[in-house]
Amino acid sequence: ISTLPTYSMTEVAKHTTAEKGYWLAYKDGVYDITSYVENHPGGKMVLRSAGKALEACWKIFTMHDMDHVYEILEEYRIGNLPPGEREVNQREQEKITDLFQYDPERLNIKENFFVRSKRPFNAETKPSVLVSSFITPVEQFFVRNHMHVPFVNINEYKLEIGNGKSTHSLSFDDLTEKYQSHTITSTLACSGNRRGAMNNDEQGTIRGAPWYVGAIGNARWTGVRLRDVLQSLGLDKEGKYVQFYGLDCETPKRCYGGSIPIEKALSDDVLIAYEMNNESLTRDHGYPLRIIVPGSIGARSVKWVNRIVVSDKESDSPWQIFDYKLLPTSVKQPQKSDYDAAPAIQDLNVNSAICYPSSTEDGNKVKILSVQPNHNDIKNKKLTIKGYALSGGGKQIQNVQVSLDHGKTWLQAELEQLAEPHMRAWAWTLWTYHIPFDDLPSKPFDIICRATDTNANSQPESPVGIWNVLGHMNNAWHKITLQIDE
Ligand code: MTE
Ligand code: MO
Repeated sequence: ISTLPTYSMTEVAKHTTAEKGYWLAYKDGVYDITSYVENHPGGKMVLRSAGKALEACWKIFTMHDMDHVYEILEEYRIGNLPPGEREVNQREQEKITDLFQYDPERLNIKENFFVRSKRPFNAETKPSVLVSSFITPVEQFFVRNHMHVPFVNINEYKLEIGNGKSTHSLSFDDLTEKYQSHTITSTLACSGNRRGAMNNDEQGTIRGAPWYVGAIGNARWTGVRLRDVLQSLGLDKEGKYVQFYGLDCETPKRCYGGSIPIEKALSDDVLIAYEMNNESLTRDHGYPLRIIVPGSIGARSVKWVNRIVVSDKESDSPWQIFDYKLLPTSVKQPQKSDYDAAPAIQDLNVNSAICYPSSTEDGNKVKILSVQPNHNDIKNKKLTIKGYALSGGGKQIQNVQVSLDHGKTWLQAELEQLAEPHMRAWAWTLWTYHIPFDDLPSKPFDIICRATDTNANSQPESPVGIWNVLGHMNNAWHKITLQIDE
């Protein structure tokens, strides 16, 4: 290493193209990753940090989802950074950490959430909290942030809407006063929900937060229809996609973003929302404006939205072209995948989970759950089981069934659901099943649930067959193992 040449960050910064090669720095090393990127189509992911120090790419740094990059990096070392510049990169990293100091204060975290990461803040709702109300209260609603929470001065805030040629700029008041308000009840679910159950020794470790069943919530969203705004600006007759960008940015040019097909964007219920459960959006949930794409994965419901673009192309943000894709089961290393071959995930799939009884500990780690029946259950001689179910693209849940014998026989649960128009069922279904005490084995036993939607889509038995390295869309039968305490 000591015989390698020394390159400054200025030199590294010049290498960001195929012709000049792709360089990056990390700690005291300089790396030329050009041949790596050429040989691994999916390796384009690391191009996010070309010309820069990895320390300065804080999404990469804070999420540690690039561990594999550090491992292989040494093979591509071409030089060393001069001592002074290592410290600059170190300080850059500290600056990044500083950005999080403006995150909002968060109350009752321990009571309501399992926290998966603090910076950026990622927390899922505890299962028993989830099924305690049909509408999830804001302070109990899961939070999934990729970066810091941007600080918005509402007087300076502008929403830019355009098609690449011309751009319109709307203030918060323009938007809320000029357009009719519209309210929907919609579940918001992360495509990584239930990812934790996909981890297994044989198939490999999944990238991303190991969510149990709580990266989901159901709320009333009020805003204006995206369609109304696009129509009024004459932007509804062109383009194939509508792209959204937020105020949370990795670098000034790379902000969180995503896109949806134009047909979806012009449909009845896609919102530019300003209220959640009849109150202004909180900072964690996208103040002052966020997109709500009901029926689609949470990733497309862009928070802190300040730019909307009608285009012939999908958003080129990494969250559209890499992260939220369903890679084939054969792909074990995300950087070796052909991302162009996989479409960006849009609609959610049919899913359900048992949320009560549940542990106050991380469900991924609970092997056997000991429960004592509550007063009501003792009186009725029945054990109450509760959970949620939902489908994607507006499809309604038709039934939820429970099995106590590993799927041989199934029992119908009672459903609590809204009467929603055909193909506009955006809210989840809560369900309840009462197991007579006489049917309860004394030894630990399994309870399984499974939902079916009105298109006859149902859930697969095991996560093994749908394993994917990024851990999206796990909708395998949900199982808990119970032990009744006498
Ligand atoms: N929008 C921005 N600007 N930044 C983000 O990190 N996360 C997305 C989406 N919108 C995200 C975003 C993801 S992956 C999900 S699941 C939802 O927001 C979570 O919304 P919530 O935090 O309000 O529950
Ligand atoms: Mo998500």
